[in-house]
Amino acid sequence: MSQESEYGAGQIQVLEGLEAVRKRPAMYVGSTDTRGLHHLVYEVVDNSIDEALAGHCDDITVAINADGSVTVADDGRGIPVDTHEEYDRPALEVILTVLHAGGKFDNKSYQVSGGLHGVGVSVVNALSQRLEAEVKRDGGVFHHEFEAGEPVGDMERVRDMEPDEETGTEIQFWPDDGIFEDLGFSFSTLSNRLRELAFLNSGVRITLRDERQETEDGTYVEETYEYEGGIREFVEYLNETRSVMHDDIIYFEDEDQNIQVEVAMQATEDLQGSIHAFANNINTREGGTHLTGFKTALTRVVNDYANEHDLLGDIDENLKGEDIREGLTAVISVKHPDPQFEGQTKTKLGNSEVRGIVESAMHERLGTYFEEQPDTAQAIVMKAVEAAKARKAAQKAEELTRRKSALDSTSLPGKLADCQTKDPDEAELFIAEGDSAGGSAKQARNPEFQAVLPIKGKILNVEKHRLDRILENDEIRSMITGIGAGIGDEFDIDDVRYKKIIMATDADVDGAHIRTLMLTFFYRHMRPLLEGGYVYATQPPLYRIRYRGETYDAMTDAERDRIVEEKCDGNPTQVQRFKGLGEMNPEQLWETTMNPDNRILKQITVEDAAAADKMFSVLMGDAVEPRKQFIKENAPEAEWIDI
Ligand code: 0RA
Repeated sequence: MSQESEYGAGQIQVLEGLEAVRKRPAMYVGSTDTRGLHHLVYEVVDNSIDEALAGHCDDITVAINADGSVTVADDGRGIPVDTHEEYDRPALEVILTVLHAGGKFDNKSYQVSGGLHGVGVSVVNALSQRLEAEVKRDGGVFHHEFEAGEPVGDMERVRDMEPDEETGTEIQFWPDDGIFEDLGFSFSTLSNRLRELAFLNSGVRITLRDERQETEDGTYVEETYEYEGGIREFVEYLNETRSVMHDDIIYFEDEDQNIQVEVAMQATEDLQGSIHAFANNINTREGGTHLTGFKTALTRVVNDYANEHDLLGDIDENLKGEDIREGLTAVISVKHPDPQFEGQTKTKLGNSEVRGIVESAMHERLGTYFEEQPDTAQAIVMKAVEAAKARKAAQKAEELTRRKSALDSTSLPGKLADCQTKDPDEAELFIAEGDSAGGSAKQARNPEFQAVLPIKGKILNVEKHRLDRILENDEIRSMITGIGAGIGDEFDIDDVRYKKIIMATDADVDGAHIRTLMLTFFYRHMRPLLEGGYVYATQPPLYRIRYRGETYDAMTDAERDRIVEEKCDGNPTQVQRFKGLGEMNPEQLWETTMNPDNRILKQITVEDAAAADKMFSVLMGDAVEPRKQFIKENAPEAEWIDI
């Protein structure tokens, strides 16, 4: 949405000032949970990326400082420091204290600002208890400080720049603990997004450093992302653990009407497709015109080639798009001077002219590629033919009708103990691992709003099977009918019967594995469930400590030790270790895990679709070494999934 076209919003907000941001933070950063917190970093980094896209910056450093603040430094032109005529204050101060001021200083051709983020650095200032800006520009080093968005003193010129010193901006901010629920920055969340930004903006070097923990050799954890190959390397990265069907990555870029289009793709033997579309560096999860243009051209080029070379064999119709996209990894990135974001989460690109631009570029370039690389073209067509055959075989066996009746939500699974309320906002579904935990949970629950579905141990690994096989699996079928919203393309989030779907698995390795299998299924076939934040995991305590008639629960060994030390004074102390949910009696299960007043639930979100995609293909795919490596690297901090 451009700032001008939106019903005078710019002006009104300017009048209201930053107080409006502090009053309704969610309107500006989406939420005040950990997502919103990380948004602050992205907001500042987006400004640095804008400098890079304008050709003035190639190095960005993000540091999580020991005191929990974050510093973003870049080597761009620096935020202007001269006096702003209208406000009669330094431009730096205006940019940091007036909503939407940043964009008005410069007609940048591709500013990320104006998209999903792009509320401006002043929002970060408003939501920080403290912010310090240092700018190197116009031969000087300038410093300015703020508290809760208000300037503290005047901007100061600290010193002259050294002759060989580079211009740039450094912003350090301390998020406001009165606004954000949780002030802990996550290294892996930041690293996923910064890596993605580095892929999407080739040539920009982004470094992420965590100064909260010193390693043994006195250094900090630090990663640098820099990809000369841009989205080509993104596809390479996504396909690291997949078997590829051709070594080269198909790539092209095009520019038309000031709109930049880039596409990179590579076909794999996988059954999952993995197509990621971005507009102005924003992951357009809901798709849009760029994705439509891509899909249309892909389907046409492959069918044209197949028909011309007589490759369709006994398939008596054209290949469907879904046949062709099976196993295809692709990244589509467009940069638009005035992107229109639509959809429920404003992540659907709406600009209609983009469709034709992507479609015709793709048609021409992929067509040429196929002529030049007939072996690859043939392999891609044959894979799609296989997929089409499987699809038609399933149809023939009346799979579709069977599927319809088997998945009809009027026939609820026998094992489901449903709840009384039919209001999805109130209803909760516990998917419990194993019959004993399931049985306990059925006794423990509050049947008014809590339903329980026991499932048997390891469900099918959906990463390795086509939909027809997946639907033959009883556990999966009972989840689909229980949730009641269909599956795959037919999944409709408005039909879900419960808005909390809670995975109740043990806190051990098996439990983690089952959770991962369930998440893989949700991610591949019911993704809106994860995107909507409907999926949770129970966090049952590991220990229960009894001392003199009091009981305490501990989630970790350290917590257990602390409780024993602080609360228990040498007398007989009883420490019980819960090995699994099935070991708790119904009363304990209710108290620790199901009672909304005491329980701790972990909400599972997909912050970053590409990272999740990569994670599932690594965790659930065939390659063993990358999996070991991934677990080794991510285990200490695996947040949205415990491995
Ligand atoms: C306004 C105008 C110009 C640059 C910036 C803001 C700017 C903001 C941030 C935030 C972090 N790093 C940044 N770098 C630059 C354009 C300045 C010009 O025309 O020289």
